[in-house]
Amino acid sequence: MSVTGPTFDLVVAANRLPVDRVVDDLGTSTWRRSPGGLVTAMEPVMRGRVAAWVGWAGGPGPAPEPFREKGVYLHPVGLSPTEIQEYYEGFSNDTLWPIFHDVIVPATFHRNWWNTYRRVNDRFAQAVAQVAAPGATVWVHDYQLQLVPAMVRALRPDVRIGWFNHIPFPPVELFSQLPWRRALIEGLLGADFLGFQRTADAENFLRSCRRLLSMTTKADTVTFTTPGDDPSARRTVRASAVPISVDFKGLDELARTPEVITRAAEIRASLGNPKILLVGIDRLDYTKGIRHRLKAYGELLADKAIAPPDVTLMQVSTPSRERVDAYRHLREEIERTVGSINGEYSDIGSPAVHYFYQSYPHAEMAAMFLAADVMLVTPLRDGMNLVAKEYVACRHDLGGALVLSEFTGAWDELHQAFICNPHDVEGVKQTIMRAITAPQDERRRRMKALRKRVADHDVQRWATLFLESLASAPEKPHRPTRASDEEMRGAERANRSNLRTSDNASEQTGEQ
Ligand code: GDG
Repeated sequence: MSVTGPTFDLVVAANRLPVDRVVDDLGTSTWRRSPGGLVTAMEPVMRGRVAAWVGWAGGPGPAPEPFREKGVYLHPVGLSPTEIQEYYEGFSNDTLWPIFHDVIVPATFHRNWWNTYRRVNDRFAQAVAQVAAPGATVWVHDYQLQLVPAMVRALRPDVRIGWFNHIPFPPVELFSQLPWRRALIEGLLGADFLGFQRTADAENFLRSCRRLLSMTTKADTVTFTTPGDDPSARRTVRASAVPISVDFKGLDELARTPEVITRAAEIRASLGNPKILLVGIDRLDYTKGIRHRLKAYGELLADKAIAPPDVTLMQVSTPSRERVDAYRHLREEIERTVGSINGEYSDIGSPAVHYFYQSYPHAEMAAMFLAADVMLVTPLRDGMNLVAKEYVACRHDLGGALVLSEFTGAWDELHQAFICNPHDVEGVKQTIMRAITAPQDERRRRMKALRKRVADHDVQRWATLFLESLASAPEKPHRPTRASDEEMRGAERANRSNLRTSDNASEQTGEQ
């Protein structure tokens, strides 16, 4: 194909650009950092790299001209209002998202959404092919772009293609529900390397290749042949876990600034200087277990185990996908529950729940983390959950306690957190109480271990490991693994004892 304009040795393709175009009432447009975990993770990785980023600019209409932002060449992809509805809100967020998250809400299937998904994926692939230099490395992100790897390969067989899945990959029994399951797997297998958050996700993917497409898998690789069974067209793709992380050093430094430390004290003072401040910060999403957390908290208040003003909860729910029905309903439900808890258990001037449906600047988030005695991270299913790791990175004072759901990718690494199964209300209540009452020594010991893990496995290491894995695929990259194997075994031991404690809580109570 003919190539015009600048080309790059590294091309990132993600649904969203790292910035969104915001147009005000007067038609003036400005750029604002786009929300969500992917951009948070990639921002420090892209700093200082010469690269292009292909993505949607966040609004309807034709693509704005490419431009540079902090050294990165941003190549926007335009989406029409119908495409936003059918590719983004529809197929990505109302079909794939529920299937990939244990069908917490039912998935919706529409053939026209699928057709639009294919068309938009093709547009992304064309844009990637346009900006990729000969032999470039192409890094495709997430479930919105599962067809892009094969589409790019068809256009540009000279480039190396990697894909990283930020969300879980479902068990074959759920993935099979998708009428387009074969096309999705074939789309992904256009890549040289497929990265997942957890080993279990990579295994789920490989199982789907075997069960649904009768492909041969060996360890973490899958070999497939194109139609016609031409042996020269046989390709081997590696699928393996590369868990994402946070910019530990950047967050640690930010949380040590006098401004953030002062702000953390101000936040506590504004909330009435509670003895114990519980905090939850999530995108408002049904995967995050916000309802389950509120139920457990409400019951603890009803049991008189805790009460404001000594103990209070601050829940920040960042607006997300507001035009998708399931998200609108969830917001109503959460706000009703907060209202009813406050109606029943608040005192004048000391509410039981401080609820915010807003987004905050980065430094304000760090101050909230520093202010939180107990951080509640209770998803029903989450690829990783960066909030858990951000909390740990901000606690340079070794204060605070992390309550973490076993259904997050983060749990695989952070076994010194206080474990919870969000479906087990009694267990969540007891875990919250354990986190509140744990002796300071124990909390400091746990936090120290958590911080070591996140510091050693930060986002820069994640990006390096992903790019090394892509460069050497289908072989593994050459790097020492013995130390991390030992760490994983230690973590496994911690997990077994944690699980026992959590299960005992419910078994003793005998009720849910
Ligand atoms: C997906 C996967 C995976 C939230 N509110 C504000 C704000 N945030 C930031 C958090 C965090 C990010 O957004 C959310 O990341 P999560 O990982 O918690 O969740 P998802 O958005 O669902 O991310 C997830 C992730 O991708 C990365 O692979 O971990 O499993 O679902 O960084 O701090 N940031 C600011 N203001 C807010 O109000 N500045």
